[in-house]
Amino acid sequence: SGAEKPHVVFVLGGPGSGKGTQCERIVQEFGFVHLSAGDLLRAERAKPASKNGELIDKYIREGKIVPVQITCTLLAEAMALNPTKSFLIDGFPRNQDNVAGWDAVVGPSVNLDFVLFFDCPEATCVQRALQRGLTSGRTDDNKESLTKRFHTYESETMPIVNYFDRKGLVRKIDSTRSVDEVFADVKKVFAARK
Ligand code: UP5
Ligand code: MG
Repeated sequence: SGAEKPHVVFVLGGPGSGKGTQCERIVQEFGFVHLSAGDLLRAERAKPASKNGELIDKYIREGKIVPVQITCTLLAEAMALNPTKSFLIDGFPRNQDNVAGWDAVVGPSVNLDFVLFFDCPEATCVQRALQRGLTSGRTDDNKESLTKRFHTYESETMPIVNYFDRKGLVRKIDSTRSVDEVFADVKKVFAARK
């Protein structure tokens, strides 16, 4: 029955808006399983036998959105490995192709609770990601990739945020403040869940 379906929260926001950081805090406090689509893609890229490794590498450097079949398969596999009933899906769905692929394959078998949206302007996002780039080793934490990532976010992901907002599903949080201040608002959203 519907009550037994796994619960899902999508976590969206610009590159460097703090999705991963806040998800870690949510896991500690509320016991979700955190699945970062970007982390899953980077792990897939790192596998020597991965047939999609080169494609993923190219898309990530260019700040482009990987075809949904690849991302959705990785998410579904990760979900199947976890007996939990609650998942934070971080950084997905990012465009119309992602929404359509998810709706066709996974959507009907889960309950989408809401979409947590971290609102953060480009300057703050880029500054944070560049700072992280000093030590992250991520191939896309450089100025050129970040400009492309933010552009993709504005042109392809914001329309998806607006689509969910029209359905009343978006919980918007100002993520320009400190990690603790942002998390205080995040906690209110999770506490208000039914
Ligand atoms: N930081 C965090 N919060 C802070 C705060 N409140 N104050 C000050 N500093 C703060 O944070 C970024 C940095 O800022 C960290 O150093 C942190 O300490 C600091 P983080 O929590 O990592 O932000 P996050 O939003 O997770 O940033 P991330 O860079 O991971 O976001 P992206 O959305 O760009 O990256 P993602 O890994 O999701 O995707 C990367 C690429 O993969 C995409 O560009 C795309 O090419 C591909 N992709 C797909 O194709 N499809 C997908 O479905 C997903 C990804
Ligand atoms: Mg992240």
